[in-house]
Amino acid sequence: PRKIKIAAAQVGTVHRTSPREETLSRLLQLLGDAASQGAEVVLFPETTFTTFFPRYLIEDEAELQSFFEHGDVATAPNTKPLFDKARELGVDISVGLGEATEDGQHFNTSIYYHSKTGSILSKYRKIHLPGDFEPFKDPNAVNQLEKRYFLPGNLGFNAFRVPKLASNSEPIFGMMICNDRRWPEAWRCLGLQGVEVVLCGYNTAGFAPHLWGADVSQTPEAAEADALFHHKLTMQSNSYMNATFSVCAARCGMDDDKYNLIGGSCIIDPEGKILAEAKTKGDEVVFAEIDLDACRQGKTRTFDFARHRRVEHYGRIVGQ
Ligand code: CDT
Repeated sequence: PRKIKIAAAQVGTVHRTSPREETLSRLLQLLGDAASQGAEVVLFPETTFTTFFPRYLIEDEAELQSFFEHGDVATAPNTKPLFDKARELGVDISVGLGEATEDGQHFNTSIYYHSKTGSILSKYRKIHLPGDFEPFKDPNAVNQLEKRYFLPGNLGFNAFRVPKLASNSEPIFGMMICNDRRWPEAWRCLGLQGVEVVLCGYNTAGFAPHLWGADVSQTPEAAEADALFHHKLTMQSNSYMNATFSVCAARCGMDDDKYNLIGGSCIIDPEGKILAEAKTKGDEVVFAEIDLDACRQGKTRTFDFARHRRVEHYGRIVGQ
């Protein structure tokens, strides 16, 4: 067996004005809790260190920049304590962040931090940016201005091996961010590299009819149930179709007493079944021990890509 103890650190309400130190102390608590359960890898949500700022039209440049991380996250004062603690505990972490590059570009990014070497083993920049550049005209609509604040990721979907996990068998991980999980192409790019664990942090609005193109008269409860259903549907089906485990971590709860985000952080096996799932919509560790050998059934039988795919008929997918 190739076992790993893995956790999703779900993070509850964070307001637009929540002090960073307060949010950071909650992240440290979650990391400590996960480590005490034996976790070797912990996934944190999309834009872990702040509220989900793309819902606001932010015209003040200083405020906007305050939601981004500038420089090396592992050593920048705002974020360093999380990486120091990961190193001290010997727990790898995958963390989402608003990335501002030295030359002024902005990406919605996720990194995998390898605690044994104190290095960033892999970086992913979100490719499928949902929402709009301009806010909706309706002042009550929930916006998702990711196309305004981020460039589409430019690093591709790269699976990577993690040394010194699962009895040194170097499991194959991949990262995606929130909306990416709705795109089978994202999963297939990782699946084709033999991915065994997909990590996906997210911020998903529970009630945003303008954004989803849904009936505005739908109740908030019904809308949230739909959003949760589609979240699990995409995670479970794509895990199954690529014979991979997946872990997803939510930023969730009611931000600014107005913006509801779904919970539903979970750990899914290669058969598409949920192994562990959040019980709350607040700060919570979701934990499971997984055996990567369980990927073999799918990878060698039903989803043995080399034997069963018929790529000569897939040209349309890549615009050929
Ligand atoms: N953060 C993020 O990507 N959220 C989107 C909202 C839906 S946009 C129609 C998501 O896919 O969950």
